[in-house]
Amino acid sequence: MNAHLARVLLGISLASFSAPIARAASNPPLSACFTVTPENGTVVTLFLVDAACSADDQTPADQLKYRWDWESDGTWDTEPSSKKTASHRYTSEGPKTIRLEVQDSQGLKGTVTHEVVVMPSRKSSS
Ligand SMILES: [Ca+2]
Repeated sequence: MNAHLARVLLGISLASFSAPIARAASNPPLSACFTVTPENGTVVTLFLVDAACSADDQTPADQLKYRWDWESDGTWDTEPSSKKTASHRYTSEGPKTIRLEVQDSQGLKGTVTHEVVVMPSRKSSS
């Protein structure tokens, strides 16, 4: 009984000792970030996105991969690429949510979204 209890306690103390080591060895989540210019436009507006503000403390920025979902509909609209910038023109009006996914060299991912508004384009005579 006592020997069993000692083993259990030893197991607990080993677990608590190894936890900080495991945390230090893990890859902290990367920070996904992008800017969109302009934030409002029409169906003729070319929206420019720039993920240069994304960062990871282990993977250099030029080795991160970026991909974009222009309507945040769950279907990625670009292939993962180390190119930080992209552009998109919408064919319909309304609020749009742009989703960026950043992937580091170990395959860990971070995502962030931004809203843009595609407004009705003005007719020149009205
Ligand atoms: Ca999409």
